Amino acid sequence: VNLRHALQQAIEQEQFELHYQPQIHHSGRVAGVEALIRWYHPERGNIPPGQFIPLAEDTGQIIPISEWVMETACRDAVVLNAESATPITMAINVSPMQFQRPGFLDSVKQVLARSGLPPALLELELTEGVLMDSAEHTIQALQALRQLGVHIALDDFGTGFSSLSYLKRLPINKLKVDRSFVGDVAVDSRDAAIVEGVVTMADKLGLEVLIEGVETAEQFHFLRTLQCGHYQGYYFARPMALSALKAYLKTPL
Ligand code: G
Ligand code: G
Ligand code: MN
Ligand code: NA
Repeated sequence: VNLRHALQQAIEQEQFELHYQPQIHHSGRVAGVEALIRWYHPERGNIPPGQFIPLAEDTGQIIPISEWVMETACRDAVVLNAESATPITMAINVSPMQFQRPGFLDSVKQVLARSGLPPALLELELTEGVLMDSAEHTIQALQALRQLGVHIALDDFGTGFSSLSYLKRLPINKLKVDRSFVGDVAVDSRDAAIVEGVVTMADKLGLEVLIEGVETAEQFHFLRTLQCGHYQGYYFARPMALSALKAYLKTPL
């Protein structure tokens, strides 16, 4: 059977669910969550986003999927913030096709208006691939989002090309250091040097940093000496359904 057809049905029948992975401030508090799409197909079971997101990008099906993601994530963020004593940012992955569409800014404005989510609690995660075309219109699009009050994070930082020239030119708020630098960070001095260098540079550029893919206590104990702002990874929490996240947020640190 073809995946494209199955994807069309998934869109129509809303077979998707969002899971949320906590993002931890160095103080230990949950500062935000990243929305990660899950597709449970009635016959085939779980189909990972790494399989269907690239296809959806090719077919254009990413557009209705992304609209559903934005709508659902912003609505859930309002619920989470109503229950939380401290603000919780909602981080959403934005695909290249979604970002490059002329109507993207308006769709962000509309989803914020409909949900009532304060713009500062929305963070859009863009990859270097999205920003590769760092032409004037990309910079303008980012500035318009920033003027709305929305935050921009550069996802998978360090895995693309020309990263440093983007940092100079683009109005972004945060770097998400790719997890490929983290796995061996406590034992490989080259990874450690790279992560430390990125944290120092980001600090001097006035950017926030989040280190992704922290899986072990050893990694975390090493990383915390760098005084980085935020962490994310299985060591703290896996992506989870909204109901599980609510319970997680209620358990004391
Ligand atoms: O959650 P997981 O590690 O399986 O995600 C795999 C990839 O799919 C990651 O690169 C992630 O950014 C991407 N992804 C997950 N959810 C979404 C989504 O809602 N929109 C887009 N565009 N990508 C997503
Ligand atoms: O490309 P992006 O950074 O958006 O992808 C996030 C993906 O990383 C999600 O699919 C999420 O499930 C996965 N992820 C989150 N924490 C960890 C971790 O600690 N280790 C590994 N291997 N993957 C993780
Ligand atoms: Mn991401
Ligand atoms: Na990432």
